[in-house]
Amino acid sequence: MSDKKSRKQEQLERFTADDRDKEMTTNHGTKLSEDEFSLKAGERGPTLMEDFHFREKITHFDHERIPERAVHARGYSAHGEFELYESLEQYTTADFLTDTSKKTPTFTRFSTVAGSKGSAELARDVRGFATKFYTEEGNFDLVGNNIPVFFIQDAIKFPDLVHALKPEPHNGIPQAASAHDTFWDFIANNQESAHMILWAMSPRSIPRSFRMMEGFGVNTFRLVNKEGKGHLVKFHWKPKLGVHSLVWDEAQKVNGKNPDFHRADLYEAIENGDFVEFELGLQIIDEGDEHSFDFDVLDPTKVWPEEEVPVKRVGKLTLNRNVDNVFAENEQVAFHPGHVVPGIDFSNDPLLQGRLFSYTDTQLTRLGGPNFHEIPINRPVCPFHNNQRDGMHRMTINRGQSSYHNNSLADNHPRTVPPEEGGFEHYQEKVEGEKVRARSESFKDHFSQAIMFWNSMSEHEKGHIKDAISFELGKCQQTAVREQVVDMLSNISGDLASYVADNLGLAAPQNQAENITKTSPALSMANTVQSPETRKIAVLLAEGFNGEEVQGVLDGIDKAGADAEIFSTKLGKIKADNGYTVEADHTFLTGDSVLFDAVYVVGGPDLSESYKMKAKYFTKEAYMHFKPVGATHDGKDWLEEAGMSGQPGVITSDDLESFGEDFIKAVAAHRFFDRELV
Ligand code: HDE
Repeated sequence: MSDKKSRKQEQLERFTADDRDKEMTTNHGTKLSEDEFSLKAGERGPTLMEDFHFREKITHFDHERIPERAVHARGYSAHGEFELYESLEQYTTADFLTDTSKKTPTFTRFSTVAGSKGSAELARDVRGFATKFYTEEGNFDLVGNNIPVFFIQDAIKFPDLVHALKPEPHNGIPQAASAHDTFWDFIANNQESAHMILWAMSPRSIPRSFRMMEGFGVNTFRLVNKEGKGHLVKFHWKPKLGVHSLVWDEAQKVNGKNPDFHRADLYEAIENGDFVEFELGLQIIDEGDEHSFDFDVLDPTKVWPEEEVPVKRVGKLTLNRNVDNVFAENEQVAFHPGHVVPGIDFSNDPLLQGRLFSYTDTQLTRLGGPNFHEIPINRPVCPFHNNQRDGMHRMTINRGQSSYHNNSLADNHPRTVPPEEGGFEHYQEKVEGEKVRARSESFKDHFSQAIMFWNSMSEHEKGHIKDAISFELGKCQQTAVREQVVDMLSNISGDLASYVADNLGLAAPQNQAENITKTSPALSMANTVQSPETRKIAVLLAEGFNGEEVQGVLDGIDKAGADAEIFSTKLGKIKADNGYTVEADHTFLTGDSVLFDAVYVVGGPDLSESYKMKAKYFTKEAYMHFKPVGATHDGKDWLEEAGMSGQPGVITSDDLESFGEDFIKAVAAHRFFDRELV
């Protein structure tokens, strides 16, 4: 059996394993002899009230849905494990960050922010990247995003931001998209969003895959060591496969062709044994250096440039197991930045401080009460005891008479634990001040880092941002909103503001951006890892194709760790000129160019004109999305005719060996943005 087939068979057995040999009963254990017909007074008569089976089944069904998350409703998850490279005891007492012999189980949920639970996955949006570490000292949740800064500085503005971002209340339009008036009106009138909006309009907000994006804790946390000394820290995730994105035209089409594109990608990679790896990185600042930067280290609209504060890679997360049940795990998982373990503490970052309230609070509505920590996916792996009791959905049957502290009846148990024995002790930071509702002076510079980000972008990224903003504002109805945004952009870059203004038919803006030349090369995706691993290559061929050559190229693709999927005139076995046979995975009905990373065009004798037209369209679309295109035989002629030959990333060598190598190199490079669009 082929690898693919045996995996499918194995999946099928796994999926049905739980129900095998089981008898059907009611929820109360009464065996059922029949499950298709309700109990009626006569075959054509009314259903009877006494039908307890019908009532139970329908009642349960009527209550199957829970409220979706207020934000990050659309998400997908996987289990994994975290391994530490070297002890960080110099900085923290957390056991999963000091004991290199431990493998800490994890659960990671990726998400979009704005769309509802059923929305398409390639919306232009920030992605959530939340990981629960089930450590032996309790759960630590790193609840981050794929963008390292945020729109606002103070949590009290979060409801305003989200109201502006969500579909407009009077008509519920648009779904899962920021291209509308209220969102951009918010941006223009809350200029602390300047830095974040550039990230959000960059290619980062349409990732190629959850497996190919960075993750950031965003907020500043604190690590605390044995001596009680604190260091400020920012958390990062660095993907093994590098940071890669789609282009906008492609993303919009993917949403139609496969609205589950990202979840399917993650699920299939794990099923195929291509486990997903991210390195955990830390940026650490000595508290003595807290004030030595040209930004406030507590301001969540600022990055700590990696060139100034290097990212230390301290361990590896491997996602290696798919969820068994999407509701039980992906829907019911409850993350919270306040789930910390001894050795990890908070900073006074005002966004973080507000988040510490919100995440437990929201679960009360979403998961129906205060006992959501007892749901299997949320339970710590270490024992947990306290005097909290009862409430909706309580599962634990607590024994004993006392449920209060202090007590003498249970000899004062459960007892509190001194810090020396692992009890959590809050970091003893000295704080004093007037009670004020105010923004710190040090939080008032909204543009320096936006300019640094802009300066650090490659030409392609700059072009992407310009077009993204032009698209989004083009969808806004109010000229005043467009004008205000253009005005705001002119504080970042005259070039950016004029380009957008011109596209929108507005007058060029008057403001002059500050002359800041600082760059941070780490911010650009152009400097990322390139790898052909798990890339999906569409191979277009038909009966009678050149067997020797295709076999050679397919072997090369396989060796490089990429994945070829065959398109042909029909599904099933397709024979080459030398008897070699491949199994077609798709026709042009079931697959589409936008769902692939690259195309290898082979063709075959006796193809109909209509098939050739479709193959050329498929290839041209890949070309227009800057994807690698390889061709031999008929394919070469098709590329020639369409004017694609000779362009960067278009590989048409006659020498089989060099063709294979060059094509794989092109696949690793992902996209060729310096290509002429013909
Ligand atoms: Fe969240 N956020 N958030 N957020 N957030 C939620 O909690 C909130 C913020 C993030 O896959 C909610 O369980 C406030 C920043 C992720 O289940 C809610 C503020 C970052 C997820 C909430 C922020 C995040 C959430 C909704 C402003 C990146 C999904 C459902 C201070 C560091 C987790 C829920 C998952 C979810 C509140 C801002 C990341 C309402 C008040 C900044 C990845 O509690």
